[in-house]
Amino acid sequence: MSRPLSEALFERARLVIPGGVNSPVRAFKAVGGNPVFFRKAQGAHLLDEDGRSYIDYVGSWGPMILGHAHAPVIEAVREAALDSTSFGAPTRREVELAELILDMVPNLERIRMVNSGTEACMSAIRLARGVTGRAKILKFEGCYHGHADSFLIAAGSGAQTLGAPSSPGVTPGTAADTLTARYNDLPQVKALFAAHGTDLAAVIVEPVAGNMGCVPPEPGFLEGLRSLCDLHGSILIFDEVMTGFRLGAGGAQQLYEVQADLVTYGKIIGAGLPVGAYAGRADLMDAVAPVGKVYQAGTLSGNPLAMAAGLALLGELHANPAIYAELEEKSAYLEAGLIRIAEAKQVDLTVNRVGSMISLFFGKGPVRNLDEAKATDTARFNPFFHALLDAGVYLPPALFETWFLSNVLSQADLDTTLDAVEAAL
Ligand code: KE4
Repeated sequence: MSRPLSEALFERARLVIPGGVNSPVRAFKAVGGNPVFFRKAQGAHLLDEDGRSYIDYVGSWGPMILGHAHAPVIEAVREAALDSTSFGAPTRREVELAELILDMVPNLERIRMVNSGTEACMSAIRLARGVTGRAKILKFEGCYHGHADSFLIAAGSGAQTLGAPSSPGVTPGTAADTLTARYNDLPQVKALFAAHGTDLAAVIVEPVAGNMGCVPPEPGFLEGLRSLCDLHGSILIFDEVMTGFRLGAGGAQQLYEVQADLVTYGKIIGAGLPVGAYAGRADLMDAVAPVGKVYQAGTLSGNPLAMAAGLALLGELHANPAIYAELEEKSAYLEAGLIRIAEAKQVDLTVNRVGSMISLFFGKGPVRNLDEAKATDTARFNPFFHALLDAGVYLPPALFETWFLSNVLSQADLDTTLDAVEAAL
């Protein structure tokens, strides 16, 4: 289907922005074709430059839990903007959002705001290295923690999708300090600890992986990481950029009843405005400047507009836990529909879901790690993606991503989506 105005804009964009996009996954390289340029969005629906409407399962990669242009969020940002867009100095809203998050996630005692999930994860591993005096970190293949050098080693998400698991520009020295293991492979982690335990500053993990498609932790995996970190004195970091406040008020820590030492957040706590954060116990976080010596800074950290937006969104989620039950119901309905249709069409489909994070793989499964994700019939995803796009359903434009449901998806939206899936299969 042609989208002339999007295509014209993409033409212009490529002359002035690398690849015509400000983040690689948006370029549709993984699925082919040209990216759709969006003009506006409201609730669960996107409107593109050519006037076409789409049911949105990206939600800006997670923040739009209550839908796009959610009135209380918009109002809060509008009100904050009238009082200036940034101070570079402390403001009331930073304190209020910090208090709210620490109230929603009881094992956190301090939180530092930054401007992206990358910054949050980058700062968390620097802190872990600073407090332990150790150099190495362990991450998992297929997990993505942003584009800091230490993470672009067998990274998931964009890098994995683009087939370049480690990026040029990352030095051998940096790469040497990042160990990687297969997600859900506790024996391999045990072996890495046996070999490097005394030099492992931290293990960083997506408690529910969302950057190789949605891959849940196997029973005992997170608990195993917790006890191995305790045994070897390493810091356990949960990267909850996707899961935090989406899987429940307490995120993955609450859902799996495993407490990390440090937790990182992103986009959700700013309701889609640029924000990230890292948080943890006071004895760890107070090692960060200006209290401690681990340096981290940012002009726009705690930006008043992002704080206002985050307060509006998280405040509503905190006050209405029923939202999570509704989200679970919608997500379970979609999952059941996908499975029913695949069975009726006799298509081998693996549907992985945790709460409102869901993704499908063409193949019998199971999909418990990146190797198994890559072993599925990946070639079937691209035509599937475009069939849904042309039917007005916007999925993440890459197989190794997770779909995000918003709580404003209607029954009609879900049924339209399932009809489009049925037609596509
Ligand atoms: P940002 O720096 O993009 O705000 O956050 C990095 C990040 C960290 N941790 C997790 C678990 C993440 O999923 C992300 C970012 N997610 C991707 C989507 N897979 C953002 C989309 C993009 O790269 O454009």
